[in-house]
Amino acid sequence: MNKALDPALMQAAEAVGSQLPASMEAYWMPFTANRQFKKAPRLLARASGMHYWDVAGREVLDAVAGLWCVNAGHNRPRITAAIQQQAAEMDFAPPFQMGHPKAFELAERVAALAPAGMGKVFFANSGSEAVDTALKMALAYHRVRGEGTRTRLLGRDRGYHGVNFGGISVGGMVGNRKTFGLAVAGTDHLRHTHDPARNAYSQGQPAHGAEFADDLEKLVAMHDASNIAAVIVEPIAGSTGVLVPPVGYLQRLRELCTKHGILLIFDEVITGFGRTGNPFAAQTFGVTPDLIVCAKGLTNGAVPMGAVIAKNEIHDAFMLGAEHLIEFPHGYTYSGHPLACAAGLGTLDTYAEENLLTRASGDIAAYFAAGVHSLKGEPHVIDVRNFGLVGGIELQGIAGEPTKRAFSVFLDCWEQGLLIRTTGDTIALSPPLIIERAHVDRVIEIIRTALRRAA
Ligand code: PXG
Ligand code: PLP
Repeated sequence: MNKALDPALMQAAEAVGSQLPASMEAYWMPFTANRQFKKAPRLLARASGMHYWDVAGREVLDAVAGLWCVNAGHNRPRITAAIQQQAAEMDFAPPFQMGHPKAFELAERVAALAPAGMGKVFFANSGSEAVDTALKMALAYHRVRGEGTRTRLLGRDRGYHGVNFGGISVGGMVGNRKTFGLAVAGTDHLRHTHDPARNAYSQGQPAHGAEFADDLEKLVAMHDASNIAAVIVEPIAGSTGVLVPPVGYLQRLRELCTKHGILLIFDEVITGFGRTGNPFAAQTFGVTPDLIVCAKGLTNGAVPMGAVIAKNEIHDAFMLGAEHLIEFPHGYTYSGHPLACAAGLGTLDTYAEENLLTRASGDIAAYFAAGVHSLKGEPHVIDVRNFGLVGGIELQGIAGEPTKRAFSVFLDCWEQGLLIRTTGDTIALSPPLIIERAHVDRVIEIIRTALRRAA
């Protein structure tokens, strides 16, 4: 018997035949206020298209694609069928010194979507693993070319690159770093590009701030280019509150990296697979990095998977020694897992059939942008940011109690049947790319109602 579950929820769940957990004691939940959650759990049971249903049978509109990942909407038949078929055919294939056809097929399909010249795909099982893979690839690349002093890894303030040691070291979220000691040594950070004094309420890319990229020159002056391996940035920072790159910023960063022989890594875990109106944000912003990190939308969130997409010449630099030797000593037991590959192929088929990877550059994105910007002037709103099918609504935090106001809006939206995501005091929206105008209207009206009654 689970003493934590509210009797009303239990009754409602029973009425719709949901299986509630017998106990909520054992599960230590990730990035969750565990004690608060277990007092008033929000339990999902089912999903389809734009919606979830909770264990009480209540319909919840999904304005965040699960967690920035279900880009084609939930429970798409092709993806489900691909996973089911693969599970029945072959559960697992060892990825080291062995292969299976779908891993090769998926790599080809991903490479075909990537910018020209980025034709090599290395599989991991999450964004965090893919980030650490990319960082290691950058270090190893310089080393195989005889530039082994290039060991420093640079990130950016307010960057989120997952939770593994490499990722938190180049990341710039204090809360995710301060608890965990020294992590990877030799990292440094550019400033972030958030500049509300000049750019508040920008539509799309902010006009001001390309010069933030010049921070790289300062870091080169301090550490010397010969000691720097790579710079990793998110084209649009998502987890830290939807920070859209200023016009010219990514171009400038690319120029400086090229000038100094530093690899540029785009972490496209949230921007990849259609979020910005192209397969990758690299294409949307017209800047080709050396490595792209992706995950989430790669399998529509249906089976965990991440990947690093590398420029051909980076891969080729490794292919020089004796042929019987392993060129890159890295990989995961589940790299290129058959179920993930099947899900990935089903996902890419679905994106292609429905032209989803360019939908966020069309009318629906303009409609969505108008919707989020219509929240300007509502109580507590101090900035609205958008790009493609990403929206950020920043609220004035309650003095001395950061995150509390946004979280209260999150809870109110949940009560009204809408799933949003908040980070700090910013509401982040990243709906499935299948969203229609009526859904946009509902998302905006529910948030508006919640803002008007928020303390
Ligand atoms: N890089 C970026 C840019 C991400 O957004 C990761 C790496 C890590 O991926 P995995 O699969 O290891 O979680 C992410 C993940 C949020 C939120 O609230 C975003 C993520 C994860 C959790 C919460 O915005 N993105
Ligand atoms: N720890 C031990 C003891 C292992 O044997 C392995 C893999 O064989 C790992 C960790 C790494 O696991 P994974 O390959 O799933 O990342």
